[in-house]
Amino acid sequence: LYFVVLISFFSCKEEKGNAAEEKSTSKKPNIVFIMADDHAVKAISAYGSEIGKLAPTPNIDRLATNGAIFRQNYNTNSLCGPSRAVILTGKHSHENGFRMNGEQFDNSQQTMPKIFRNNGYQTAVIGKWHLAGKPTGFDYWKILEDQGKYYNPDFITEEDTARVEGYATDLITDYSLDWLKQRDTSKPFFLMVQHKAPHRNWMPALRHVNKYDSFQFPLPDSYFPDFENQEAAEEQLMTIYEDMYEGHDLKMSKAKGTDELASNPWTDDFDRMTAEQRNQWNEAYRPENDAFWEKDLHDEDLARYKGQRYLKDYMATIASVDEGVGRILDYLESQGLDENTLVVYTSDQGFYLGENGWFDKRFMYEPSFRMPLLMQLPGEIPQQSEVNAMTQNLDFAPTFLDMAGIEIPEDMQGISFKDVVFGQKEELDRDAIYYHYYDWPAFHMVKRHYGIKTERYKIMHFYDDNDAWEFYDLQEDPKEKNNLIDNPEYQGEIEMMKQKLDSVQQYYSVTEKEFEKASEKNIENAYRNFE
Ligand code: SGN
Ligand code: CA
Repeated sequence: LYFVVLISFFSCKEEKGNAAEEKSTSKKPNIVFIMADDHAVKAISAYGSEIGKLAPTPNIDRLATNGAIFRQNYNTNSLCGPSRAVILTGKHSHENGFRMNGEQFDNSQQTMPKIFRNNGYQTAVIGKWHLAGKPTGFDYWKILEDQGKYYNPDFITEEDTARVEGYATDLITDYSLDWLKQRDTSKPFFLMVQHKAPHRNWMPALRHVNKYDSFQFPLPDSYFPDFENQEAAEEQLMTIYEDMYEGHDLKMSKAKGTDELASNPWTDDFDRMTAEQRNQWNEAYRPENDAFWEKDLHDEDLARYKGQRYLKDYMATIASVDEGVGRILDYLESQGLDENTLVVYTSDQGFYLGENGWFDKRFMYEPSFRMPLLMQLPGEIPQQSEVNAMTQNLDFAPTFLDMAGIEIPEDMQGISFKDVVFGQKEELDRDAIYYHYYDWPAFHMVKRHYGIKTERYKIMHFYDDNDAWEFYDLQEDPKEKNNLIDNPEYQGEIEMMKQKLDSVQQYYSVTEKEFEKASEKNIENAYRNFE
């Protein structure tokens, strides 16, 4: 049975070479890869959700009009550093070595930018890197220090680290355009534009701080959840109304009549603003903060109010990202470069916008597992097209190389979805996608888990200080509220999914070593950090 499943899981391996040959004769496309940090699928209008109607994304939506929107794009490990490492290498976390934030990315390994560069491309990365160490494989790089700051961020280049006055999202767009303008026009280019926004602590640009003052966002039905047979979901620390800091995250004040922030353990995000920026900021937030103290909110009303405050800032930080996308698209059009440039918009993972009462990501559940993905390449990607095949960030590197007519290295684990997005094929030759999250015990305390998803089913195994399986029928239960693992009617499907999971792990060379447990000491320390 193993054998049969393996074959059906990957029947297209041999075909890679031919596609590459065909394309090598045509002109190499440029690539602008724009990636936000923590941008939820639902916070893009083109995806058509209820909350998405309020998302400030007219420019990101242009990509859906000019090209393709991906309906089932997923990551392999829903966390910043790991997702970036997967994108760069085309390999799962256990193969590229960067399994969780805080690990060191091995910069000497093969990466997509290195391959582009060896094939005559000019390469650059500007913005958030978050892989520790200096980028390799780029002709030019200018990266944010660590997570990066919204206001007056520090940028690291080959020469130095320097603080720059300004707003991170705007600066990243400015630097990207500067680089495009001075590039060697005789060569194709591969540019990675990597924003900090809309990552926590959601600080909008001064021109957008009041953008959503008069809006009310729809909060999900599950905002006050019941968890049954979902132990890891019950034990996380990523609930808006329990785990956010009222000052640092929600920008709420200590008392009426003062601008002093309520709980704000990491003061640097605000302390680094100039006096003028801080003044404007305080003036913008003061009316709402003072009004709050008049309302005398408690319990569920207070929880809902916090949800609103969170979503207003979250959406407002996206406004600058979208403007940046617009400026880049306009520039490409003004130069006639749009005709031969693949423009990609994605995020390092999905994000929670109040489902289950949550923010953050990490879980293999849909809101954090799914990533937005839109792209245009006129003449190749049909306008207003939809990709319904299951794709992953794992596939980005092979796909982009394939589009450039560059041979895909045998050891990359993703597959090219070029033919699918070019409208020449409906499906990819893969019927299950693999996931593994390792970052426990750590921020938000989401337990380690791995699993697979097929078109219809999802199976997950949480392990470490616990040992719990979850199984969902996504067709019947898209919100993943009913863990069917003990349901007698589903035992056949569950058995099938467990076997498939085994064969997928074999295929990707997952070894026992991957399931190492955290030490008692680490667990103790991590919990202490939350006290
Ligand atoms: C920070 C955030 C967390 C977030 C991690 C990882 N806290 O620690 O909320 O989960 O980054 O995010 S913060 O208040 O310091 O911003 S990731 O995008 O880098 O993976
Ligand atoms: Ca992220």
